Amino acid sequence: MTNHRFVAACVLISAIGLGGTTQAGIIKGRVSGAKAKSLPDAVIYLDSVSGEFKPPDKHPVMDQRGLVFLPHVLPVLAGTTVDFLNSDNVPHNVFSPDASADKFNLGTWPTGKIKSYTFAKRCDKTCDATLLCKVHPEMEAFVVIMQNPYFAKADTSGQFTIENVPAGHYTIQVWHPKMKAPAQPVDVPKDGSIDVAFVLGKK
Ligand SMILES: [Cu+2]
Repeated sequence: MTNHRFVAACVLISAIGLGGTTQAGIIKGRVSGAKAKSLPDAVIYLDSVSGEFKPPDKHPVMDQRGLVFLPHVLPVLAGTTVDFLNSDNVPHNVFSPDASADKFNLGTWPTGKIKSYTFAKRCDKTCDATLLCKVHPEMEAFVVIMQNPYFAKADTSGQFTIENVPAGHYTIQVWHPKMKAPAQPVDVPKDGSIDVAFVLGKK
């Protein structure tokens, strides 16, 4: 091997080495201040992360079962296609009155059928689309469209985990249909985890 070929090979190997290093941390925490039933409606997310993010190949499902949308809140990365399923014995309809979802109306369809919609709108940070059913005016759900894939929903005890976050300084926020909490700065370590707590209050 000539000398400069050897140098080129070394540069290549070290570049691969660096790329393979995990420089990502975990954000863990807890949301409080709301009833247990309402805590899983909280979506915790990073405000803005640079990079291009590919939506998942597997479509998340928004079910209609027992005359309610399941889940009540569905966070998705911009560009994600959501499958809308009707699991009830009655026809349901899905539409959104919001510009963030191009005011789509998928029509009305019977049991067992699926219709899909792609939430293609890019929001500066995050935006939400209300889902409604023309047949049952009391039915309501929300799709929260995310700029980046670093988000999580809280569980009924308010706990959440966002994994594999590239190390760096960010602003972390919480979205909730009825409540709010101040945004916070967060420094994600290259390794290990950092804790964040949110206390929800009235909007
Ligand atoms: Cu319905």
